[in-house]
Amino acid sequence: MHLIPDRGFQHPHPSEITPRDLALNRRQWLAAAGATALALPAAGTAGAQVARPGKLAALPGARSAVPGASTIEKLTAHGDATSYNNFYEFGTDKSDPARNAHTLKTRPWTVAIEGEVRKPGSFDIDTLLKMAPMEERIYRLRCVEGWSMVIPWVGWSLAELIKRVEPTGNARFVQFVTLADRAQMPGLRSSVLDWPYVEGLRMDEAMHPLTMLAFGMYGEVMPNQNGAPVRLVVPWKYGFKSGKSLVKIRFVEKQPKTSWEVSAPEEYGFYSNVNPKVDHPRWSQATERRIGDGGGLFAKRLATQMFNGYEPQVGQLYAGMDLKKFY
Ligand SMILES: Nc1nc2c(c(=O)[nH]1)N[C@H]1C(S)=C(S)[C@@H](COP(=O)(O)O)O[C@H]1N2
Ligand SMILES: [Mo]
Repeated sequence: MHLIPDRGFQHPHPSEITPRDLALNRRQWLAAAGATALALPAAGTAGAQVARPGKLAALPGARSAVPGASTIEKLTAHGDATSYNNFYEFGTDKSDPARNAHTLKTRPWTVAIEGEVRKPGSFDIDTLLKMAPMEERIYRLRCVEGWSMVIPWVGWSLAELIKRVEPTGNARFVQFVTLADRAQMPGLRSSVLDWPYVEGLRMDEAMHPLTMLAFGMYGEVMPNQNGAPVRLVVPWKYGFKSGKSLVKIRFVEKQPKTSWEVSAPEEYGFYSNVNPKVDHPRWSQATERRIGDGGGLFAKRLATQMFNGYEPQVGQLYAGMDLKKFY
């Protein structure tokens, strides 16, 4: 497989790329520069592209062969990706999760599988970790608030787990339930959201190979503030669809409610696909600020791409749908 270029997305100018970024993404840059695919080792067999920061236990992943799974954009600095977070269970300020999430206990940890499946049950996190080969995928994550990051996640396609639990013909949606434990999560004292934080996907969205169960990032196990020990990452949807610290995955017939929909239905719909043409009622979604690009409030904003730039991979899932109505 050769790297599929992200046509249309604003790549950083080469002068903005540091030597370290070049070293980390060397093979991707070679591919982007037009080097023949033959000159490159087969994807999937190659090692990770990203050096680990050395803060947590290593969790390496081989470069993914899923089409579109890696962008060649400059990575967000590890320090930014782990200190500027949304994880309301640990507080609503961006700096709260990094400060507070040390109280999260990630072992023992189980993920329950319920509902319309032939093989319901409970998976221990250490069993899940070994269920499929770990892959590294460099995804953009765009928050509905108008900022974005580029993060090297480690994990595998959620479809791997779904296939193993054998959904029945009644399984049309998947609900994701995250941990809600007052003893570990000081943010639960606030009623900003209905706890537990719940999210959902249509079955075909959940089965799409880009939809990822992530166990780590930057070559290491997931930092608590980013959703340890396991979270979802759905790169073509606003960040809030990517639930952190998952404890339950439920297969259901009817479209499930999501926490953000319950809290503000006019602002957050079930689909929540990144769409520059559908404004949030209180602000435009046409542009985004890349975290860490420098310049603070005066940083140049990038044009937000349809489906966060993953339209070639996921556009057909929404063919014929009115995306203003199903926002
Ligand atoms: N359980 C839970 N998951 C969550 C959230 C949250 O508050 N609680 N915030 C979401 C939002 S709004 C975003 S933008 C992403 C942020 O992920 P990151 O901090 O790893 O960048 O996590 C999402 N997952
Ligand atoms: Mo977000």
